[in-house]
Amino acid sequence: MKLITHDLLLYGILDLGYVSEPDAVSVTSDLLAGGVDLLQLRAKNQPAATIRRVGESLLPLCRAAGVPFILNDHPALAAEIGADGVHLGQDDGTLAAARLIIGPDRIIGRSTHSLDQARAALVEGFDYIGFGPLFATPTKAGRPAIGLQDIAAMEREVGRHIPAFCIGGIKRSNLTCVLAAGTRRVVIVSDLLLARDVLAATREARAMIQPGVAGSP
Ligand code: TZP
Ligand code: MG
Repeated sequence: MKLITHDLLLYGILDLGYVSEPDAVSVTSDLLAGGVDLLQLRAKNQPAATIRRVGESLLPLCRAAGVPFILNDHPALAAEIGADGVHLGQDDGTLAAARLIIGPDRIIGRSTHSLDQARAALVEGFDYIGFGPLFATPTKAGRPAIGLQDIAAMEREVGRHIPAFCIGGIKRSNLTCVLAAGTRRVVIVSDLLLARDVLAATREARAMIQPGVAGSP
């Protein structure tokens, strides 16, 4: 059974560009305790051995929290370590190719950078999408911002069928504007990972998205 549902609102990413390997477990624990609903490991330019080691250390935390663990970029490695899913960019191949590797019951998500790409990901059959970057962000340097203007249409056409997570430059300080543009699902990376108190920052973001529902203690 797939673990993807429309209840998922806050998507956290443990990005090894911001967090060193020795801190990965404690930061992930804080993201989970703060209330992320999905957790991705993003490890750009890291050797497979590192990704496997970190992935295997985070997976039990996610399982204990009941939160799906998604690996960025590497379907074969995701299958090998027993991840709940894999996240693919526009240049990371087709859904069908990844599905053959990872199997029918795992989650496969797609990054999209326009309304057309979001529509195409829905038609292709992805389980969820990322939509952005809404704002320019150092986490994905060089990728132009798409702004907020297509969020409402994207949610109407795509987000009512599969979860669609807005991403890119989203911070607690601009989250109110993002939510007002018509979404409830966001990925927040650097604003949480670089916070002095990751747990408090995650709880704060979570409370803004879903007032009245606190993260676990
Ligand atoms: N894909 C589109 S923007 C982005 C990714 C992985 C980075 C989001 O990170 P941040 O730090 O929340 O801007
Ligand atoms: Mg990728």
